[in-house]
Order: sequence, then structure tokens, then C-alpha cells
Amino acid sequence: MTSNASAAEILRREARFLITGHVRADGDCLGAEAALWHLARALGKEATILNPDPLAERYAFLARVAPFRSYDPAAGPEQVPPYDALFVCDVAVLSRTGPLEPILRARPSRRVVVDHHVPDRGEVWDAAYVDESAPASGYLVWRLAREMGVALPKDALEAVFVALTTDTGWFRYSNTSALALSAAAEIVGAGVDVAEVYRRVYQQFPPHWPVGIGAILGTLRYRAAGALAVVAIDRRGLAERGVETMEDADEVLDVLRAVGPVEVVLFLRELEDGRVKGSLRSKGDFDVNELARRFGGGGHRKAAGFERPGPFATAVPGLEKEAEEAVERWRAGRRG
Ligand SMILES: [Mn+2]
Repeated sequence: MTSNASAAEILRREARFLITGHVRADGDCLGAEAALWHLARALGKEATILNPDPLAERYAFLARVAPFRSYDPAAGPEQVPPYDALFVCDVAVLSRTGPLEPILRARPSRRVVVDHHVPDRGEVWDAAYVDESAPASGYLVWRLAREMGVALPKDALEAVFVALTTDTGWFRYSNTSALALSAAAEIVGAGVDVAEVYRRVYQQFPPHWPVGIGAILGTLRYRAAGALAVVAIDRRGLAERGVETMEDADEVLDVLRAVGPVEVVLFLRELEDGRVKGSLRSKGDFDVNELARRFGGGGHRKAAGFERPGPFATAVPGLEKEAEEAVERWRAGRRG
């Protein structure tokens, strides 16, 4: 990564911004984008949020706090408005912007990344506002605004709160730092309603949701003497239970981590396009980022993910075996 200017300088100097993030944006990615949009607007600039995907159902309420647009592959590159600088949130490689990547690469613009992941494969940025120790990308936008002396409006603070809470698992994970909590305290002090955000993000699932969670948990197998919990479900497995799609199922990761001997969780699911999406979580010092990287993904030490080509039934055994071997090696290393 190279950075000749700062993110703040580019925000002050340029006039038109395009804000985007990774495919299947999560609460942190979306929260960071919304806060950045407000920051740009507070500086009197033009800004557009354009994502590779529409808002996931659980984050649909965020449309109230900022205008989210999603890229429609059928409509072509013209739907991407002209811009002077591109801001990419919560990911440091353009390849993770899916169908937007070729368009973003073709446009001459400044490129800025705002991210808190372990820095990855070289992408060239004009400015990198990256801090691996930050609890969330949304936190970084909040900090950037503060450094620039810009007061964010309440909608932006709500977006930052969504970013902070979703990426820290509601202040339970190891990224729940003192900085995360003091930012949250200020945000709540400014009037963001904690219970309301919780209700919107975690208590608005459709009636089929628990059925889908049950179907996923029904595939559970323990590996590596119970240290690895694996669940894997394809679209047929859901359809058999009358569930069409399970957009949001990350709660199974919490259920499996609640099991005493489980150190690592591997959750494999089949995406609409037949690809395999993998989510990895670690409770202790097993590094899931390292394992995810071997599968072509990445993330953090305790939370990481990857996507692989299908077909699902062919891909799963190999991924499961490699994960099992990695956990076994880690266990052997621990025994010394
Ligand atoms: Mn994040």
C-alpha cells in the first residue's frame, strides 16, 4: 500500500466521492459508508454510496440514515456517477467489490481505503486510513471526522453505532476495546437509542428464520476431538425445510462457540450462484485469518471468511478436512 496523501486531505480537496465496500456488506461496512457519506456532506461535498449488492434485509432500516444504492449488472457502467475520489470501506482489495471492480479500475480517480482488517495482497491506494487495532471500520470514520473537526449528525452516529455493535458482537468479542466502549458511550450520550438499534438488527427476522437456523444446526458435526464445530448447508437442505433463502444466519456461529470444548467454528453455505461461502470463528488463539487465507479469503485472527467455487457437495469435504488438519496441528502444538 502506498499513501501520498491523507484521507482527510482528499476529503477536503476533492468535490465528488463514490463510496463503496465489499460484496454482501455487513453492518460495519454499511455503517462506515453511511457515516462517510455524512462526513462528505458535512464538508459540502457530493457523495454517492454504491454497493455491489442491495441492503440485506436486517440492515434495510439503514436506508433511513443514508441513501444506499446498489449496482445493477444489467444497467451497465453508466449508473456509476462521475467522481473524483473513491472511498472503499471495510476491505482493502478492489476484487472484493465484485461486479464493480472493473468499472472502478477503469475510472481515473483518487483511491482511498478505510479498513481495519489485516492488510492483504497489494492494492495501490492514494490514501490508506487503515488501523488493524480499530474495533470497526465505522469507528475509523467516526475517528476521522473527529480528527477533521467535523461533528457528525445523529443519523451518522447511529450508523457508527451499528458498525461498532455488529462487528464487536454487541461488545462481546476481543475487539471490544476501551476505545470501542468510549466511542459507544459518546454516541449513546448523543441520543442514539441502544435498545432500538438492537431491536432493528437482531429482532426483526422473518418467521422462517428459526427454521433455517434449526436446519443449519442439524448438520453439526464435531471434528478434532470436539475442538472444531462444522455446519454446512446447501440450498436444497434449506428448501427441504421450506426455507428459500437464509441471508442472515451468523447467529449459528454464536451458538456453536457457546459449546465448551469448541475452539473453532466452520460454517459453510451455498450461495445463490452456487459458490461456497465459508465463515470461520475462533474463541482463543487459533488464527482463522491464516486458515481463511489458505482458502482465498481473509479477515481477522478470530473472525474470517472466504468464498470458493462450487459445486457445494464437491467443495465441502476438502475444506472440512483442511480445517480439521489445521485445528489438529494447533492442538498438537499446544500440547507441546
Ligand atoms: Mn469490519
